Amino acid sequence: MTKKALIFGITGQDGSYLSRLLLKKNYEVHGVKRRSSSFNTSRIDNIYQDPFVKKKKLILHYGDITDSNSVFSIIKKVNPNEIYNLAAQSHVAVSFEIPEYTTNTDALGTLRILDSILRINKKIKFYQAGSSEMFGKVMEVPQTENTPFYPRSPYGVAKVYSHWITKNYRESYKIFASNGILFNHESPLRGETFVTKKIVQGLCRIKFGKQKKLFLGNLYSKRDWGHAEDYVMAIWKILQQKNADDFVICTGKQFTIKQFLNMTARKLKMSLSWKGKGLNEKAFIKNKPIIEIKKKYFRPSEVDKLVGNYRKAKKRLNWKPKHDLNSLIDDMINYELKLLEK
Ligand code: NAP
Ligand code: G4F
Repeated sequence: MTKKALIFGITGQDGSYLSRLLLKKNYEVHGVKRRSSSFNTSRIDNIYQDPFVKKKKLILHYGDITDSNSVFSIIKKVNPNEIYNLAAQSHVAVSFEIPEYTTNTDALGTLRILDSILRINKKIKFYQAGSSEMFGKVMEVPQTENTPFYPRSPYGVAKVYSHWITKNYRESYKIFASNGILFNHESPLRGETFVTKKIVQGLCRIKFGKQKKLFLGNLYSKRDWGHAEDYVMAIWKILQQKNADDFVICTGKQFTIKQFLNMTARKLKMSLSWKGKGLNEKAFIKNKPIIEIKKKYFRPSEVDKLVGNYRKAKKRLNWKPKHDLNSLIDDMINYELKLLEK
């Protein structure tokens, strides 16, 4: 029997990789997209199917996770086997600017889906897109499923609520509701204001004379970066388990933003020399400053270091990352260079 999946957040980075994976696995994929004044489906345009095609495998519905009515009625209409909640205001820095909206989307949005499942069909399996941001000011290194949370942003706090409400609906109502605790994952389709995409895109453009400078914030925080393609495989596996549970998904390797930047520059054969400290730190190519630090990109409170341990996922999901940071950066650079060639 063909399985039906419903993805909230299908137009995002992970939504596009996950829908491709599910279509390959012969699912009928339903996705929720927001009404917007300009097209917001560029990441799924190449799998989009005309609404008049018979037996369509990809079906989009207008909705918004802040709107209980649309959440309830889409779930009722589709009655899927699996729901993936990837919808979120996912930018940590922006969550300080719009904390109430972030909470409505990233915390209450999850409750709206869970409560609809409870009232419509308790057999629907549910995946919640949790984040390593929940570990925030880390209480142990590396972080596992048992590490206590200490979120450092409205985004992180909202995700902690979602984590616990997912667990609570699992324990209270026996709903198959699982949390992924995913560390940073990137790809050519990453949003342009996240640091990896900003660096890869910025350096490629500078190399080809399309941009003069790149402005960044804190270069010394450390992240555990994986590839979105690997991580959506883990997400799918989490819902194929016999029992609902929580899983850390990561690579176990940690790098600073500056290391990421220097690796990208080396691959592009751009020879950077660094001078100065703090807000005066700059990177030069032949005496020309190309990278500068701006206060604007620092956060009121920072997550200084993240690195996870994926032992449980390896054992229980038979999952491990295929990409490392090198192949991730290569993939991102190749995509950017092809765009510039066009
Ligand atoms: P993303 O590219 O920002 O995508 C977010 C998706 O959510 C987009 O489709 C967006 O729609 C949708 N969305 C936002 N607000 C919504 C609302 N009010 N109602 C309905 N949909 C809404 O994020 P991502 O990187 O794919 O991440 C997917 C999920 O994993 C998010 O929940 C994120 O917080 C979480 N996560 C991500 C990472 C990571 O490193 N990527 C790590 C841990 C957890 P539009 O396209 O219309 O904006
Ligand atoms: O790329 P970022 O914005 O990702 P961040 O804050 O780690 O959040 C991402 O990963 C989380 C998982 O841990 C997700 F839950 C979340 O949805 C999102 O996908 O920033 C990474 C680091 C930060 O320390 C930031 O301060 O890079 C630093 N940074 C330095 N300059 C910058 C910049 N970040 C951004 N976005 N832009 C800069 O110019």
